[in-house]
Amino acid sequence: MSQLPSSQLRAYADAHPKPPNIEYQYGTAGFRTLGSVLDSVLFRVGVLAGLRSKRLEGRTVGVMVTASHNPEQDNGVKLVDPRGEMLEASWEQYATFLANAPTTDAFLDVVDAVVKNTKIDLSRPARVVYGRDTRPSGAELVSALEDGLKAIGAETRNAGITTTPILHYLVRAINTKGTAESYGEDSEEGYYLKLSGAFKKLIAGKTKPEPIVIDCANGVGALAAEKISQHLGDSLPMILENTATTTKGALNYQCGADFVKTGQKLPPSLADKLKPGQRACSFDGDADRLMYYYLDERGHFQMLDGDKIAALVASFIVDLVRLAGLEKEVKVGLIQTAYANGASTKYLSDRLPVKCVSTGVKHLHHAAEHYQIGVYFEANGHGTILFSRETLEKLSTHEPNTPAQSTALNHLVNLTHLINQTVGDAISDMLLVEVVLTHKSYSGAEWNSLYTDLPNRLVKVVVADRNAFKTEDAERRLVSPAGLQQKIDELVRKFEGGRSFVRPSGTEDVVRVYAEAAIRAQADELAYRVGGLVYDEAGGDPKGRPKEFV
Ligand code: 16G
Ligand code: MG
Repeated sequence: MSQLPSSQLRAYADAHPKPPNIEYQYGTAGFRTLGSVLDSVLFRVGVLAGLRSKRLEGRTVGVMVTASHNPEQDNGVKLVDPRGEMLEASWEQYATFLANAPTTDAFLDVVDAVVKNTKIDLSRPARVVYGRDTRPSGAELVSALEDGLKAIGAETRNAGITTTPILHYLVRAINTKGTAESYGEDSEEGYYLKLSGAFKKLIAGKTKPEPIVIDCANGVGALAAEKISQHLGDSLPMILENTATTTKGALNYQCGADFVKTGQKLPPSLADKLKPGQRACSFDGDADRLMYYYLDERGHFQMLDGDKIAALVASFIVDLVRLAGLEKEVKVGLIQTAYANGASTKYLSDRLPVKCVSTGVKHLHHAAEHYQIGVYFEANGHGTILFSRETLEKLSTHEPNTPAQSTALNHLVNLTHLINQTVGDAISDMLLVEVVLTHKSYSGAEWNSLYTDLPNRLVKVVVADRNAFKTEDAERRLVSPAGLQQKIDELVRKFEGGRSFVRPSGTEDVVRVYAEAAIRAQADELAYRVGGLVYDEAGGDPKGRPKEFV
């Protein structure tokens, strides 16, 4: 093909018309809204994925159909670039333009413009691998996507129902197949073999972990956990809960990582199952986020969130690098967002360089690439560890001087296989946490005592126009509306250990307020009062006056 197959594109596009009066946006997590209004979007994303692959000389790109932790009736779609990373930011606008073209003619014009703008050589092949989570709307949306892929003439591979991180893994494995940088066998089985093999090596000779309870959010993580559990056998006994992937309405309902983090509480379904001290964790609906928790001896819920995971694993990596005799050559850095608990930032800053960036995986991921080993975690439980190319090479060629150095080096090499470096991965991250807990013989309580979280509170405020809120300094300060930041500063000064920031959400039509302070009542009051300021300054919706804490 040296020209666009216009009549073919037209015929398919006519079968997937855009509904009027809906404005779509490719945001932080791709397109995401009610599954029932996404047919035209999926078709068009299929075409765009084909174009993206052609632009990258036929390297395989990925498409994942999921709405993660959102309610079951929502769905969404995002593109994955050839190294398994999220779509290059400059292409997000093309996705948005394509999705919003009102008619088939307008759509064809945008396709044409994308080809010209990005200088696509249409004679190149297009290769796309795609998967979806367990949502009921998934099957029909995938068939719309397949029409888009057919219309642009892409070679396709259907990865079926799978987790977001496995789809990212597949993309990288396909593109590195047979090269020195091979990421693993390009199949789901290859993923399980790679992770379980590394895990077994890392805990060899150690005391076997007690069973871990896993809340699978009634989502696709249940299927993947079941499969990896078969590979892990008794090296990590798992008790899988919330595995009802075909029960209508069950997905993410009163369970899952987001439920746990925002409510700071146990999924009710685990209430009479968890014994004090027993380790438990929750995945989200597409298994790329992870929350740990346990009940203390008084039966109180104790949460170990993304910040606590970062504290545990970053310290472990720093120690291993030192033990391997590599601390001069391999710099480890940590990336957080403004939502990171102040106590975690303080704890970690004493151990390694810590950088704060804007919310959203792409910002964290890119910042982490600047280190030899870059650890990133959002407080919400999404994160991973990146090893630069030169670090991987160094680890494989470095000559240890002592048996202790050799052991540490081996552990680091095995960690590079255990960790899914393409994107945050609940299963891979859980195995990583289990390795560290096993090595350190930590219980949940010992892990939790690394530092004590400052009490914090999140409030949503519904305002007339959230786009009126502009931030700087990694979202920690407002530049507009003018004058509001000064008022927030004055207020914060009155609270001991107070910190607060305001940012527009990238996924919901609200403004978010975060506050922390030395004691619980003060954190709540600060959040409430900053929320009130936001409301008063921004012509808040009468229904949106902050009263509900989420
Ligand atoms: C999306 C982001 C997540 C971020 C969250 C913030 C990805 C894949 N996911 O879920 O990183 O924490 O949005 O949501 O980038 P908010 O903008 O509504 O606060
Ligand atoms: Mg998710």
